[in-house]
Amino acid sequence: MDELKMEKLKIQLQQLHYEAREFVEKIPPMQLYGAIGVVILTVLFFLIVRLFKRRSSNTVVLTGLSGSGKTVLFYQLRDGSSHQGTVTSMEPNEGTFVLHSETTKKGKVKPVHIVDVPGHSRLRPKLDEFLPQAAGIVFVVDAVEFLPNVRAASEYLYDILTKATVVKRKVPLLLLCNKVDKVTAHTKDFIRKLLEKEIDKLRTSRTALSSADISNEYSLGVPGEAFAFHQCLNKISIAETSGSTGDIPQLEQFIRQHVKA
Ligand SMILES: Nc1nc2c(ncn2[C@@H]2O[C@H](COP(=O)(O)OP(=O)(O)O)[C@@H](O)[C@H]2O)c(=O)[nH]1
Ligand SMILES: [Mg+2]
Repeated sequence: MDELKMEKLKIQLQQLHYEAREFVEKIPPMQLYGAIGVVILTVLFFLIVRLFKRRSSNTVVLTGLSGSGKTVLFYQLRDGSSHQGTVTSMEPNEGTFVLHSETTKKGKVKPVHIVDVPGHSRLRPKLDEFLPQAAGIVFVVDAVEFLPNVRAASEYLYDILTKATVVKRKVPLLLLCNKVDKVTAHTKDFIRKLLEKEIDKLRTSRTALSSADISNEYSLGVPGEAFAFHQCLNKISIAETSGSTGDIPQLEQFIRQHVKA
């Protein structure tokens, strides 16, 4: 009984196969090739669209030494308030949101992906995870406690500016002098000059090391000339903010400049 059913099914399948072949053979070959061509082109089109979409990233990396004010800035960007007292510096904050200052804007605003990567050396591998997709980097500097940290900040900045993912893709960087609400804050020009000087020293000492020890992927600046930020292939700009008072328009401008709405 079962065998009979199987036999019937087989015959039916064979018939179907035959009919299908007859159908395909009836189509003029040009039409068939045309249809196949259309399918291939459609698939290619969607692949290309996906490729381009990934290129225009909306990620902005917020980094700098611990205590410089990254977390406060992150909350200002997201909520328009500093969340004083509830902030812990060891947690990486990450979020995709419409900037708080843009929530009242009419029309469609593209959300921004902001990652606050703590400068603590234990968490620096996090940076390598996010830099390859960064549309921009914000390097936050504490303008008040600048002098005691200038060496550490320069070393960190040097590491970022020599990374292949940053140099090759020419990722723009904003040097953000934060805490300018304090009267004791240093000016951005003073901070820039000192960082340049310190990076220049680092450049000499690091290239003097045996090449085996060097983890930096690209060299910085122009050989034989004192280092200056304008020598970098990627655009480096400098601005002042106060995270705690919410005075951050220059930061918002930088973000919008590199993450198109
Ligand atoms: N006066 C002043 N203090 C700030 C400002 N931004 C942050 N702080 C303070 O600096 C400390 C470190 O801030 P935080 O955001 O945790 O720094 P992070 O380690 O870089 O995330 C906190 O005590 C903040 O209240 C600012 O713009 N002005
Ligand atoms: Mg923090």
